[in-house]
Amino acid sequence: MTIERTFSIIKPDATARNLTGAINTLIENAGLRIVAQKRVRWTKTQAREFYAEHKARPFFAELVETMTSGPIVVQVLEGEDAIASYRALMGATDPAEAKRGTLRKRFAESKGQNSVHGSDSAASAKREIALNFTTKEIVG
Ligand code: DAT
Ligand code: MG
Repeated sequence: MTIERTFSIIKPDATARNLTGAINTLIENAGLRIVAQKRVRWTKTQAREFYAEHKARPFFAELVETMTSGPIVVQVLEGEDAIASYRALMGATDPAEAKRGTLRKRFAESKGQNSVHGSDSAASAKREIALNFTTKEIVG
C-alpha cells in the first residue's frame, strides 16, 4: 500500500460551468482526500512554466490561452496510488476517447477544454505541487 500525493486542476471550462463541487464529490467518492485546495487565476508566465514540456507542440499557445482564460481550482489529492488512481478517474485527454464514468467523459467539451488535469508521474506530481503550494498549505 503506497499513500501518494498528486496535483490536480479543475480547469477554466469546468469552473465556468460551476462544476467544482460535482468534480470534488467524484474525487472523494473515488477514495482520494483533498489535502490542499485554492481557487486562483494563472498569469501567462505561470501557465507557460507549468506546461513547459509542451512548449514545442502546435497546441501550446491555445493551451496557455485556455488555462489563463478564467479561474482554476488547484488541489493536492492524497490516497493509495493517488497518481494512477486520479489519472484513471480523469480518463483520456480527448473526451471522445474517455471511458464511461470518467470525469472527462462526463464533463469535458473537447481535447483543449477537458475540465481537469492530473500529474502523470511521481516526478511530475512533486514538481507541480511545489510550483503551486507551500508545504504549510498542504494539511494531510
Ligand atoms: P493530459 O492533460 O491528459 O496529461 P497532455 O499532457 O498530453 O494531456 O496535454 C496537456 C493538455 O494540453 C491537455 O489536457 C489539453 C491540451 N492538449 C493536448 N493535446 C491537445 C490537442 N491536440 N489540441 C488541443 N489541446 C490539446
Ligand atoms: Mg499531461
